[in-house]
Amino acid sequence: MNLGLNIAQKIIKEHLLSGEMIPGKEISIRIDQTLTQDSTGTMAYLQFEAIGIPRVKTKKSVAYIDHNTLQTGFENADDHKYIQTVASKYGIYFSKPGNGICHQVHLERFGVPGMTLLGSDSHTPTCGGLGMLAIGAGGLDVAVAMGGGPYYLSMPKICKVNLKGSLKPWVSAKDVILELLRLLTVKGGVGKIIEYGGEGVKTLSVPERATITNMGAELGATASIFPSDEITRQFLKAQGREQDWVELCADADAVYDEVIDIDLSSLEPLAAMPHSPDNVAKVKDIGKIKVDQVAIGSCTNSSYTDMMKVAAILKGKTVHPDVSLVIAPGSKQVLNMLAQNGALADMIAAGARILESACGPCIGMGQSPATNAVSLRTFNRNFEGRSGTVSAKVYLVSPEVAAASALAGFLTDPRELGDAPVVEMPDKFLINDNLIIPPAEDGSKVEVVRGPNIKPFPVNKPLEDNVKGKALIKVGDNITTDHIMPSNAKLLPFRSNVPYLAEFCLTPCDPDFPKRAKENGGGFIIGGVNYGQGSSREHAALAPLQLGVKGVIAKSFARIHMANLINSGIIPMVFEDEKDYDLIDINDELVVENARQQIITGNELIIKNITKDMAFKVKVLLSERQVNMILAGGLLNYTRENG
Ligand code: MIC
Ligand code: SF4
Repeated sequence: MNLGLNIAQKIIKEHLLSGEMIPGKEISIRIDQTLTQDSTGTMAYLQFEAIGIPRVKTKKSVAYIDHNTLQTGFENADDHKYIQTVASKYGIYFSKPGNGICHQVHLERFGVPGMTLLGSDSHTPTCGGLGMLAIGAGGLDVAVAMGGGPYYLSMPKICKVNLKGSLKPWVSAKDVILELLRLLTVKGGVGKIIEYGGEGVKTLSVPERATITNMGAELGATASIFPSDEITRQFLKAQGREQDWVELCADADAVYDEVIDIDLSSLEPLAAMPHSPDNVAKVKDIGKIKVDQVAIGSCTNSSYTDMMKVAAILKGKTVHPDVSLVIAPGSKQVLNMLAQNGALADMIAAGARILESACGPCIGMGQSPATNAVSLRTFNRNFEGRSGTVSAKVYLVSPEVAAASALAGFLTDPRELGDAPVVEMPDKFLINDNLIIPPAEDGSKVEVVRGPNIKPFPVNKPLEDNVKGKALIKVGDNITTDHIMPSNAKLLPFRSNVPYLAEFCLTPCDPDFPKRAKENGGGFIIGGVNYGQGSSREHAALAPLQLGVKGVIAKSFARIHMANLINSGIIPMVFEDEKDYDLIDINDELVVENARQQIITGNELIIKNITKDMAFKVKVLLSERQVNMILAGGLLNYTRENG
């Protein structure tokens, strides 16, 4: 390898298909592995089928069922059948419901240091804990990658987080990433890869590293990555996959765009308070607030070691009478090991409600808290309403804080409990892949089963010359995809039915938005800073498309959502002067004249506000390829036109 490269640059260089590795410039890379989960997967596979390639061209592609496992009607079960049959036909491994959360299972069974992974879920960077360049994207991008196509992204800046020291007892990997969120905020990682280094790295196990890389998604980062070292090798060996190990570290003279120092030994137990993962404070400073629910699990904190710590804290005790404690071990491997060594019995005896190994409460699939309840969760997102209860106050904490608080009935700094449990990494994990179904050898014989809930998805038309419409809604900063396309137990079953979902688009911000959009034949969305942060769900672009939205004018965009808008042929526009945001009112009539010509000739558009008789400028920060996608009316049309 060349001298002077950091880990991220080394992997990108090895996978580079086009472009130069200059921050901000568009590059494309080869994708080795893909993953999908069921709530984005149905759409991704419908799109893969629309592209028309007979067999995936990746080294490994895996389809997980982990989000929509609450089968309250035929819809989810139908989607599972569709995904199972489509996976078998096209050469994709199928991880059955019950096998676990995609990121946890991928880390255990499939992730390979030095490879690239593209997943239709924003927490795909979890596998960065193994030294993999793992990126979350919209389903259509994943579909293209499955077909062997390049993945385009803008070359990120590489930010080094230099770790020194080691964590004190009761302080957890979760506190490391919460500290980074406190420092950088939910938009601090946009356009960056966060690369961990320094002496402190070797004090962290792979699952701890994965907790940290997982929540890099909350920073808005493109990816997060750790070196692949002796600890990685031990982990892979314990998973029976030592042959997948390669060493990966930054060159001694590697250069970074930014460096942040974190002294692990200075950290204390932290919590992200409602309603944002960056609203972080010390547990001891928040004080002993009364707790109604504690939920332990999710792709952030559901590893074997996390669960063993929780079991040790609960052992021989009883959950507080006013607290409902739910625990979802992250994978069948974890659950089975807990069952075999008795830790599961300790949890059950203490009064924990054991949930299946799936996303569950993290995405509002059950366990919504009571009205005004305080819910402590070891998860990664606490956006308002995401739990399924709008008035609930969700705090994000480590498993240690969660378990200690479940016993006490109030938010508890676990350091009050005395000696911290010591949990060793196992020499050997329990390996049994019987819930992972390999694809059919001959896909042509497999019939894809499509239930009645699977509806055709909307496809845009080529860009019009005059893009005209009303400002249909005006929202503030940091609007999440949970606002744009809410997800909960009632809506998730309709992820393969965009026309139905569209009726709920942006309703947390304005219940009349879908009606207004339809009555006006579409128009524009006006947004603030970091519009579209959070999930990779392309439904947050497809639902607006279904309602006729032509463009989003915002102060800035989150990475995956902006890519999803472009893929759908919706123009993402950034105010040149943020003050113009204040001058637009809802229902103002806007027009981009000669839009096709304007978008071809420059990265600036003039928008006329007919109602206010004024004009303002917006930037369209698009590569030539993206301009062509907008002209064609989205990636599918563009791919069809260009083969
Ligand atoms: C999430 O955590 O928000 C999800 C649910 O996993 C999403 C995917 C989805 O919306 O289906 C994500 O993070 O991409
Ligand atoms: Fe599942 Fe929650 Fe992780 Fe999303 S963040 S993949 S919903 S566990």
